[in-house]
Amino acid sequence: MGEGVMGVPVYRSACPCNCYDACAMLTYVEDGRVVKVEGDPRHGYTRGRLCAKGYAYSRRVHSPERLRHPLRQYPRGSGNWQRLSWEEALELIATSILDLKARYGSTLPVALNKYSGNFGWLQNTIEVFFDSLGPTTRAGGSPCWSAGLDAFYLDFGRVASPDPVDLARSKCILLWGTNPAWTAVHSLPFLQQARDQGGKVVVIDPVFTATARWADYYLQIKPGTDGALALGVVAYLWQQGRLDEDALSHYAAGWPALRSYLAGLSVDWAARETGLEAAAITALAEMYAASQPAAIWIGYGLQRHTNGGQNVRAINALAALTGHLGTRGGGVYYAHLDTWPLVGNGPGAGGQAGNRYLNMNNFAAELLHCQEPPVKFLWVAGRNPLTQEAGARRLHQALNTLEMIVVVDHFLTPTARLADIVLPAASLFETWDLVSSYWHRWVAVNEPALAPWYESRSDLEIVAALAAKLNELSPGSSTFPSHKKAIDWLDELFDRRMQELFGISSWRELLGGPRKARPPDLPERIELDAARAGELGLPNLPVYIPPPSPPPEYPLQLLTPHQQYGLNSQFQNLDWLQAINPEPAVLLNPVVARERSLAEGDLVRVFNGQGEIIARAKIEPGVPEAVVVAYEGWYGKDKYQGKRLFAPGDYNVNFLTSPLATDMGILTTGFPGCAFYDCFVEVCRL
Ligand SMILES: Nc1nc2c(c(=O)[nH]1)N[C@H]1C(S)=C(S)[C@@H](COP(=O)(O)OP(=O)(O)OC[C@H]3O[C@@H](n4cnc5c(=O)[nH]c(N)nc54)[C@H](O)[C@@H]3O)O[C@H]1N2
Ligand SMILES: Nc1nc2c(c(=O)[nH]1)N[C@H]1C(S)=C(S)[C@@H](COP(=O)(O)OP(=O)(O)OC[C@H]3O[C@@H](n4cnc5c(=O)[nH]c(N)nc54)[C@H](O)[C@@H]3O)O[C@H]1N2
Ligand code: SF4
Ligand SMILES: [Mo]
Repeated sequence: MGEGVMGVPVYRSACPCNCYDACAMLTYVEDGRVVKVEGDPRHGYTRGRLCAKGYAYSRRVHSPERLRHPLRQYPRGSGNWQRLSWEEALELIATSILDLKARYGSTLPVALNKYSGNFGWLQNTIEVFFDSLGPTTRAGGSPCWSAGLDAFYLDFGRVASPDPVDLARSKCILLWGTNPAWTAVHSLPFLQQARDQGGKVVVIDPVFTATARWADYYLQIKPGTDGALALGVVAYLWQQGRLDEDALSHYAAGWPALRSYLAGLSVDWAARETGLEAAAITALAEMYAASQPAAIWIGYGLQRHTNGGQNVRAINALAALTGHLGTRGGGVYYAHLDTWPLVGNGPGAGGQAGNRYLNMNNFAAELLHCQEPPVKFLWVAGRNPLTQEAGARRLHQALNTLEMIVVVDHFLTPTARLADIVLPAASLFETWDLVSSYWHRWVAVNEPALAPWYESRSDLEIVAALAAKLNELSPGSSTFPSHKKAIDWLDELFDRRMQELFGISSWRELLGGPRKARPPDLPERIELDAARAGELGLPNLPVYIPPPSPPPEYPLQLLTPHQQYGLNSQFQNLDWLQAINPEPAVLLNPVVARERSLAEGDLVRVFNGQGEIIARAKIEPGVPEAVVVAYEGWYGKDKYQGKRLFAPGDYNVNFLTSPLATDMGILTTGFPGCAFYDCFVEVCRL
């Protein structure tokens, strides 16, 4: 804690909610309330600024809608909520776990579904608790980045990314399927620095995004065809004798095999596949090959397709064969796992022997199908699957087969509304934690700035109390160290590897300000002919696999990318953000709108065989004719300004998606990713 202007205490906080930026924040507290949150200028990547969501934290922590006490809903789904004491809640939960264990002779009926609401290090103690019970069932995999992670693993043997500050040195940056003007705002100054020094920024995206508007060049590519663009560029440069000789002879294993495949490709072919002009493809090729250094940022959006991993591999091949790998300010940027602790379910962590993993991207179906023993108890923490899981409607049905559902959250989310017991989680302002990023290389401490909100408790305190309750009712049923405090856990998690990485002997030094890890160790060689891919039934080579075509009855491809004023399903419910983003929209090309007699502002129905949603039409020439866009995460409220419009259930993009697998993801996350964006719909007036 420090002291700000007029003696207002200032605390170090960190934003943990699965955003590229993982900002360090300074929190000002007066009379037990957060009066202001601002960026910590000592954080070298986020440098003293936050996004609109971050500035709205003061509304989140004291929101009148924030959960205050443990609640029980009886019967489930009735909306009949009763307040419970912690003692009563823990007793009900522990009894249910022990009863299932006795009935089935196993703890496998007990399941955990947790993901990215809070990516702070201590959240890993939730998995540690479940491991302490014996083998349990887990939602495994990731809804986010799996296909791309596997592509990197196949190509380079590991997942690595250069330090993104180096983007500022680049002469040419391809922002390929990423929208940092919304999703990674703190990268913009580094990209702008590159432009100020003569570098050019190209955006490759089916949608003319805020990032595209800002960039130097924009290529409106057909969704799922990025591999054709990358390979068309490689083929063109090869025909021109412009590939990097050194790379071909030393750093690109399998080049002869890929060369035979490239012989059949041309710029005209790539133009047909991608919908781009041939001249635009050659111009891109010329610029990228001639610039030194040249960087590619591969976004997560690009790989949420059935051929997403394969497309990422084609882009990696382009970077390698043009000699851009391993150059400072060049190379490929995706994600890294260097600064993550290796416990729990964190990226890169291994699971407990005997655990049963269900695919998080097809959780509803896997819950229904899993037998011997079936799942009967579900704990949901840092996760809102009813809003965020593809084919979300099926989740209702699957959850109704369970005997007990416990949701730990800050708000009564759509998922929490289906629970039997809801437990109020303490917020970051009430807890200790450490927060690192999968993008930049900084780590920041989060210290408690407030007493817990009403009866809320941190996830760690909740599982510790549950472990104690279980052992009280049935000694020996949990080996979780209930006495261990948050700071003791941090001492353990900030281990020797972390100390060396950050050059400090204890995490406590972060109380003086965030720290940066030493530079990454980057791969220089690529495996173009990956036998490991073949073993998984994938092509060895990064060849182009065309995306699925729309069925005649649903001719429009629905992209559901990430929104500006929410982070997945978080923040969009806060008053400040609802004021600027009060209603969900569906973005339609003018031709699509005209053909369906739709005008700006009309209420429209977006539908397919999976379900339907209601949204307001926004006519947007930047969206292609074959595509419609509706942002993910928005779930609304029962009432907005007295009107019952856009209640939960009216708008949830995942009522329209289905749990389609991406081509890759198994190697690094245990399951394929989710091809959220290979979704087809029709639109009409409500
Ligand atoms: N404001 C905000 N910030 C966030 C998040 C948020 O919800 N809101 N979420 C965080 C999380 S969890 C993640 S994973 C990241 C996501 O960060 P990004 O990857 O930047 O965002 P997405 O919205 O997933 O997709 C990026 C772009 O990919 C485009 N796209 C879709 N399909 C294709 C394709 O086939 N080819 C190409 N070239 N482009 C395609 C979309 O039109 C979109 O503009 O952002 C993080 N930051
Ligand atoms: N259609 C479509 N669906 C998508 C995507 C897409 O692009 N399109 N993107 C996918 C991606 S990339 C991701 S990462 C997932 C994200 O999906 P989720 O992991 O479900 O992420 P969030 O909605 O951010 O957070 C879930 C919940 O965590 C709660 N929470 C926050 N902090 C805490 C805490 O400290 N403790 C507890 N117990 N709870 C807390 C929040 O209040 C929120 O209700 O969604 C995926 N879903
Ligand atoms: S959401 Fe991202 S940019 Fe905004 S405050 Fe949090 S970490 Fe920073
Ligand atoms: Mo994500």
